[in-house]
Amino acid sequence: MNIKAVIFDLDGVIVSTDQYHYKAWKELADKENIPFDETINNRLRGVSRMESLEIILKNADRSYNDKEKFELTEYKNDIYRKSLEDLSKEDILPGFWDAYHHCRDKDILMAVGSSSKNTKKILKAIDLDDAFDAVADGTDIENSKPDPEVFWTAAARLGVDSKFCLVVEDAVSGIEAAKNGGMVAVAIGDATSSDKADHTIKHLRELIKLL
Ligand code: B16
Ligand code: MG
Repeated sequence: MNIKAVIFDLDGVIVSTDQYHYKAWKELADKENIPFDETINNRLRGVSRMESLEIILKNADRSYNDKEKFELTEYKNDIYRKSLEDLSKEDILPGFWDAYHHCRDKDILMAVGSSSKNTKKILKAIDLDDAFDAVADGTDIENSKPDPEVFWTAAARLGVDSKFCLVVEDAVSGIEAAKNGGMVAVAIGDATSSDKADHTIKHLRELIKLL
């Protein structure tokens, strides 16, 4: 493969804050008496905050207006951001540094492509705020995964054509976004259930074999 850039998804690939998302959404759902469990939570991976809320509200027994929806996303985000205070570089997932150093050795550029509007806060908390050649996140885009916008933004910032980019994703919606964007898609974790990925890996270190 002639790969010139690797675009890492953040949550679920570099660091795992999915349990923090789950706890915050669960608190909101309980407050509103809406059924919510880990299975529904899995559908929120890679999905924007407002779209996540819309998925949760499908199980509500009343409708919510735009003001209420905005307030609910703020409520959830406040809880989520408080839990990020415990995050440190010890939380970087195993194998990340092996993949990172391998890319540097081979002059492969690296970016983050995340749906999260908290990306910069998370990267700072885990000491990776200066580690990448580009970052594209939820604050840069109008359309979230499976739309390829976040990955195209990352590729444009790197100055690399999509067909030379490889995306690592833990979300099915993220694999679809990478393929919709004409990139090589590597699935890890929950995304390994997708039949659209070009490769599946169990551990980030396995990325080395693909580069
Ligand atoms: P925020 P990723 C995604 O991050 C999460 O997987 C998803 O659960 C979350 O709803 C989304 O970010 C938005 O996050 O509320 O912080 O803007 O996997 O794309 O790095
Ligand atoms: Mg993710």
